[in-house]
Amino acid sequence: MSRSKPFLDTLAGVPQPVPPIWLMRQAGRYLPEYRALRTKAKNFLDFCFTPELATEATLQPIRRYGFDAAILFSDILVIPHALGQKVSFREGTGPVLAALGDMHDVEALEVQGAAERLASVYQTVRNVKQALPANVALIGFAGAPWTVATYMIEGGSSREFAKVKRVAYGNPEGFAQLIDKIVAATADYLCAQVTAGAEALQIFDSWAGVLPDDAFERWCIAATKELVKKVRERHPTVPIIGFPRGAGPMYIAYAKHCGVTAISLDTTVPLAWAAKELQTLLPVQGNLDPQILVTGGTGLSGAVDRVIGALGKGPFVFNLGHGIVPETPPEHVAALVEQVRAAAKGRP
Ligand code: 1CP
Repeated sequence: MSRSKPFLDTLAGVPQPVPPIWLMRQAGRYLPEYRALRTKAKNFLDFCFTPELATEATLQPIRRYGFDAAILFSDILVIPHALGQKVSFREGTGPVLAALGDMHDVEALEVQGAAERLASVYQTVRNVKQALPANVALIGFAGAPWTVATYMIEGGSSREFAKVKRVAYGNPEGFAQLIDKIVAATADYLCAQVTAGAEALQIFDSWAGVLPDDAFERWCIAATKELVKKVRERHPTVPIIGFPRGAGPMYIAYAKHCGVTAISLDTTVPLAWAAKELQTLLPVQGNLDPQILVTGGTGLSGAVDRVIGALGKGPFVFNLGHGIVPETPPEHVAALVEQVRAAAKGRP
């Protein structure tokens, strides 16, 4: 087996003496070079759809920290945009979508041609692939069907998920039509990323944790399983990481039934439980609290030791339990990378 990309070797099930590391939202506002680059586009979607800018944003954290994997710079909400829904990002408030009101709005979504409308993203993938150091892997990504559907029905971020839940519970057949459209467009989108050079994929189900278990099985597990199946029909060997954030004990069913290669743990997943119940099934990734990366110091180093101590013996990718927050001091990230890289010291 190739030893040249420790991140991919880990996803193949081979534990590494030094765990590979990348961080969710490793490109972003905590980096001064990102903030400078961001001023060059008039809005966030244009930024994502300009290959020169998105390529540079993807590469910035690699240059600064030498992570083991780069993640494509894009957003999960490019799928609603490609399906024909109006999407914008407002400074401070986050994403704003023209919320789907009824089944006519769902019927109007255009799966045909959706993935082609994201061609500029595949150009970014090709650019990044060419520019990356030989030992650094490139991760493509998309939102999971449930999480993308929450934004499409709520019209943006949500706290209670009242609208989307009322549709899912009150009109499951109608909701399934929306989910099917998201699955079809997302499968094509992920496949195009792989064709362009993505070597692994991550599926972000950021709001998986708000559903009761039966609804979780239908809208998170079954929908993700279908998405994974559709990708694997065309790309049978591409490693896929699932991130069912907040799934709690349902992490086990998710790991067993979705068909993913590896699983990303959110911050609340207990380490000893994860080692016993999840790492015995699949390689795991995670799960340092992004807020301890803001506070830094001995709290940070102790937390890093705990994560590596619990999970470092099996197949394990060091990451956070959710994305880096903008308040994070860049030097704390440097200290984190240094500590993880020193993890092998003292081992035979
Ligand atoms: O200019 C800016 O800083 C805008 C902030 C920003 C960034 C940097 C947004 C708006 N999206 C992104 C990029 C992004 N988003 C990436 C690639 C960069 C990287 O990881 O290095 C990825 C993988 C995402 C994924 C994403 N977008 C998720 C899933 C992961 C998660 O954080 O839970 C979600 C839910 C989104 C939606 C989104 N995009 C942006 C915002 C502010 C939001 C809303 C988040 C919310 O509802 O709380």
